[in-house]
Amino acid sequence: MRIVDARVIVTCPGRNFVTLKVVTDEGVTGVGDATLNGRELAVASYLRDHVVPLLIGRDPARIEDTWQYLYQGSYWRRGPVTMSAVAAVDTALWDIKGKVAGLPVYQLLGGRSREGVTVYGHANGETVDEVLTEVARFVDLGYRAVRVQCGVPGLPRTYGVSADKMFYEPADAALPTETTWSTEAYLAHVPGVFARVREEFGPTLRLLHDVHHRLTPIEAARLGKSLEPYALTWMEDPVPADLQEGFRLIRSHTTTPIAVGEVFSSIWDAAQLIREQLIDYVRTTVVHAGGITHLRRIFDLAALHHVRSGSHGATDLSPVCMAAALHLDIAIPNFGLQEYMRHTEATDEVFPHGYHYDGGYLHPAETPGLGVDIDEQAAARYPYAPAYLPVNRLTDGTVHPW
Ligand code: GCO
Ligand code: MG
Repeated sequence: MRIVDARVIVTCPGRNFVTLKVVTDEGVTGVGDATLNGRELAVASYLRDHVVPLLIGRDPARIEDTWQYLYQGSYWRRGPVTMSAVAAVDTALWDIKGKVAGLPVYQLLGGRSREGVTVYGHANGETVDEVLTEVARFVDLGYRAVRVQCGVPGLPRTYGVSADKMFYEPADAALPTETTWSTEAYLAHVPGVFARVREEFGPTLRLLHDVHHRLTPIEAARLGKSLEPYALTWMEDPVPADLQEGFRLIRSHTTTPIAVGEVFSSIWDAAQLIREQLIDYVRTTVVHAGGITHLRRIFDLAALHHVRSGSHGATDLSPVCMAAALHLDIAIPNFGLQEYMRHTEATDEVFPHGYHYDGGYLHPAETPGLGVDIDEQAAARYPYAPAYLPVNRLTDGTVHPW
């Protein structure tokens, strides 16, 4: 079998997605997600101009060799653009391998390690009362884990809080909107929010919170300590992770578990955090961390160091990424949690898929391959529309991580 074509499809059914569709001479096809929020066309060009020409004529069965060829062979390694492009090829080749074998991809990864993939949803509100209503909505839907984000009094707009509850989309404008941040106001407010949520929902609902890289290590240590009475499952991205040793300071002060890594693109971004056991969950996912092949490598390293998976699953990861992530989630020994933000109906129409939600779990499709596809005619009805993530400033105007 040989690869005869590879199409890069950019579509915007409510938000932008980049998808690679690999076609073989025997008519078997495979899909891979290549979406990089706010930088979509950079990956599309990397694929079209620099990767697709290298795929034509290759044997799609050689997944590892193709991965090494694209990673080592390019000389320029790592980085989100490169790794998202490599991920798309890798994911498409696993899809093809599954179809050729007549097996869902998780069977090729060692088979099922659990009955379902436990997911968490996003409950958010401007006020604590609104947050409680939203948490209740997820509990009613059967969720066992809920991420809680609340408006901060005094700040006009807070990350993670949106009007449209089920389809939160931070890339909201053709040029970046600007938001304002105050660490003091935030740290003063958050513990009280979790006190109310715990009081209302009892001790067993798993609660998570995303700090979105906004604190310094000592501030994060303070937050972690102040949240200890509410037994969070994780405190996410408490500080930017460029300085991995910074997590030692957080760790030495608090037992609140830490999840990091949605912006990581390779095992090297996470290696020190994992080896020194500075985190509890690694949030890398298929599309941004080199595909199924490389993500498996990260999770295997993590398994040796008591670190579990907690993959990113926001709306900017397409159903193709979600389908691939679920095959890994169901197979690996050290699965932790999977983020699940529902896509819009238009997105589901463009990406027909066989995975489904049931009582707090997602289940991968049982059909051969990944069990997801792209409807290219539907995709063509939604042309690319520029959209940026917001930029964040302190109240004095200083640019701050968002
Ligand atoms: C999450 C993330 C998202 C990101 C978004 C960026 O935990 O789901 O932090 O909210 O901001 O995916 O593209
Ligand atoms: Mg996050």
